[in-house]
Amino acid sequence: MMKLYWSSRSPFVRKVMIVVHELGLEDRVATVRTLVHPARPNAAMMAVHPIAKIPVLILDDGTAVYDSRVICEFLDAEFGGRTLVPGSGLERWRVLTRHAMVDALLETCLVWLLERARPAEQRQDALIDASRVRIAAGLDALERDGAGTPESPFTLADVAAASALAYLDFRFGELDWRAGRPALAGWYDRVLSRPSIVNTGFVETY
Ligand SMILES: N[C@@H](CCC(=O)N[C@@H](CS)C(=O)NCC(=O)O)C(=O)O
Repeated sequence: MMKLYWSSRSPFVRKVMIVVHELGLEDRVATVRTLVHPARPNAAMMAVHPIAKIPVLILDDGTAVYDSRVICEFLDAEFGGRTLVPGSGLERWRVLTRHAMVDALLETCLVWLLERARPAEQRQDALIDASRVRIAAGLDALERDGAGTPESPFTLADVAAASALAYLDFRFGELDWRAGRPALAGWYDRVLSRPSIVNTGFVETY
């Protein structure tokens, strides 16, 4: 049984969980609830990932695999027959590049979240404003060329986009990301009924 250091509130972990469900690996991955915070490196996690980030996947032989992008590609290559990322060709690099952009969008969300949590007098509004601009630009790029049609295959970039949009609904409702992005909103509505999305929701309490 593989072991996944996991939290129900992490969009990076959620990508991995969506992949686990997409590939039918639920019975092969046990989740281990893990609390992390940038200001308090989790000592137990540092033993498996020096920088103490989640997710980390521990393989049956004890090998630690991270970060989320590597884990997702590992699962797809080893167990998924490369259904989520084409093994070669330009489309492979398009999928990986879009995935990287969505991850950068998520990292920007975390910058905003940390800044938002500070007392008002310490908050750097410029960072929040810049985060808002970056996230909007990332969403616009997804609106332009990221939202697949009902016929297009569900790729790893789509896994990432679904996790990110769900995360925006979870933490950044004020952004109203659907406004002015009908293609992305329509795509997300379709994706929402996938069992891999239904069964991996964010939960505030743990
Ligand atoms: N690039 C990493 C980012 C993971 C990440 O930032 N995880 C957050 C949780 S959402 C974390 O572990 N934060 C704890 C910390 O920064 O110490 C990945 O894709 O796995």
